[in-house]
Amino acid sequence: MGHSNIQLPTANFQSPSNLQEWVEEIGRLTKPARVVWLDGSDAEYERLLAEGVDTHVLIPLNPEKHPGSYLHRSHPKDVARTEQSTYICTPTKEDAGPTNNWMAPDEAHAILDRLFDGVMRTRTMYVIPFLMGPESAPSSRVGCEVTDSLYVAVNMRLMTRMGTVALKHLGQGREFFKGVHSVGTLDADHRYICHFPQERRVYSINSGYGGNALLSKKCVALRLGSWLGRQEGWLAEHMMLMGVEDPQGRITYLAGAFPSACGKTNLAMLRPPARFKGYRMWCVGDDIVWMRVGDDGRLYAVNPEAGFFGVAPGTSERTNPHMMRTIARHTIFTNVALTPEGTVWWEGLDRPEHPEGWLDWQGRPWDPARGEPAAHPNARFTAPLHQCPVIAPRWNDPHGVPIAAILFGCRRSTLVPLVYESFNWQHGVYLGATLSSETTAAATGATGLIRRDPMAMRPFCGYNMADYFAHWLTFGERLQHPPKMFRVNWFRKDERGAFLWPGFGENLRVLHWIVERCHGRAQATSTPIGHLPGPGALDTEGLDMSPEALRELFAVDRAGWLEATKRQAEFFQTFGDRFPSALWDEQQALIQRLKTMIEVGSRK
Ligand code: GTP
Ligand code: SPV
Ligand code: MN
Repeated sequence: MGHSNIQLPTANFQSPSNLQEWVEEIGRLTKPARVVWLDGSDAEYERLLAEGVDTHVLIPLNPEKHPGSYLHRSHPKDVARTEQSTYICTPTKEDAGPTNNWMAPDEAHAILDRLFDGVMRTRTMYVIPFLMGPESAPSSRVGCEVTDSLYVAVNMRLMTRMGTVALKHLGQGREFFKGVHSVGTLDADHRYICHFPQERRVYSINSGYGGNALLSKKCVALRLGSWLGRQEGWLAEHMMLMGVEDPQGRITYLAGAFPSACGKTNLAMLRPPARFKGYRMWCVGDDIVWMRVGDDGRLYAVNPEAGFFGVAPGTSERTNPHMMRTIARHTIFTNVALTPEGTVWWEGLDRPEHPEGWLDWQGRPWDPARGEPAAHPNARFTAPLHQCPVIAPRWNDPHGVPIAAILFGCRRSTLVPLVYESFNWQHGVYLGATLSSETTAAATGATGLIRRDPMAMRPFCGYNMADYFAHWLTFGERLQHPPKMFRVNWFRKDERGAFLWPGFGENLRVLHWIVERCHGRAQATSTPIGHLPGPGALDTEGLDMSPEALRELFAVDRAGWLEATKRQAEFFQTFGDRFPSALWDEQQALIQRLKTMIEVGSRK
């Protein structure tokens, strides 16, 4: 069994020998019943889908309502990333830093060798070469995931440039990222997602969920990518990437880091409200960017992915019509509700008129009276980028797009204003490093708790975040034209718990101010925390909002911010001497400004 059964790719599918050797090594360990190398062709994808239906991994949806689309139900306890089972296995604990779980590489390998030994004995091992980044781009990287999950295989086809194209890039003897995945027994007590940055390897066992199992995404493009980026002088970030085209046809590109389930996908493809005639939005990516310094001293970014793995609940014609078009065909839905007509549903899609005969995300009859959601709060869809009606013409540009502004967004019901701008790059890095946000259903654990999530990268940084902040700071000198940096927060709430700001398409009002700031045309008021929109600078015309609500969104609560700096300091201290002094300086300067501030606009 195992090794001798491995069918090597033939004819027009020549794989480089270093890749073959590695696949054989993993085959000797996992001992699969069958090995299938994937070439990424349409015919192969169709075969996989058909097999998925036969084996009940996929439920075909109504072909008229959802052409080429399927529903997958995960194990009910395997529905989100599990950060407690995610490890960075660097030689020392300090290299992983206080925000990561660490395990010594030898110890981790010993555990993994035991768990993976023969784990695929009755299963098929899919070999999935994938390319991260546009074809023919020098910054693009090859990876290979082996997995015993058909669900992972079909998702990788949608999420990456997969198969032959990746092998073409790899060539002979080049380095590639190596990912080994098995659903194992799905036993959460023995779940491990272990990263070995020095070996460019990741091993994941006992979960089939997105970020735990689609290894190209968080494991390779972010955790291993961020580590490699530090060695090589670039940045791998948890960011959306979009272009804002003004009525004169000029496109300004913005990148935005928001923690999981805090609005990247929605922002990346927002529909301009009627007030913004002549504006068009172009989506380049919704979750991950790789950024480097261009020859012209500007920051350039690519989306290394080729698909969306987006949050279903809350997605609707009203909130995100472009995503509704994107997922109208060739989409895999995970953990949404199913109607008797073979259509899917989730909370926030529309009003369920007659939910008779509906099945919830676990396949049980759904009774709204029970008060449980029909779709899991972290239900997702997977669809190819090219199906997005506002996909940027440059989404495949091997050079990437030049970034004019970086947004750090958070989900905070209090304190943090709708938008403000940093004074400079170093202050911008401080705004990123002090980002904190209310937790969401994208990871297991309690939701709604404020936690520190620097640059929205806390769960995804593959090394000590103190070094990561220092790495970010170096770009201030390396960039002749650094992007402007902003903090945004669409999620402020009133006393009754309702959102103060309409969000979604109306967020263009904020983007408009940001773009105008980038071009030196919008007014700002300097406050201790940064530049806020000057009087009348942010277009609020036609919004159904009380003047009090608007005031609240732009107030600077001096006492609240002074209090916040104490919690920031506690966090900074966890990094000890390794923490960059420049960020302590920024905090001291903020405290000084707050102490001498004359309060305006706040209700306090
Ligand atoms: P990940 O894929 O987990 O990285 O998430 P994301 O950052 O792409 O978040 P996404 O855009 O999918 O939004 C997550 C949830 O927030 C969804 O339920 C959205 O409907 C909701 N949301 C997004 N933008 C806004 C907004 O401007 N206002 C409000 N109130 N909700 C929003
Ligand atoms: C996130 O949790 O930030 C996601 C989904 O984008 S996952 O791929 O599961 O990480
Ligand atoms: Mn994400």
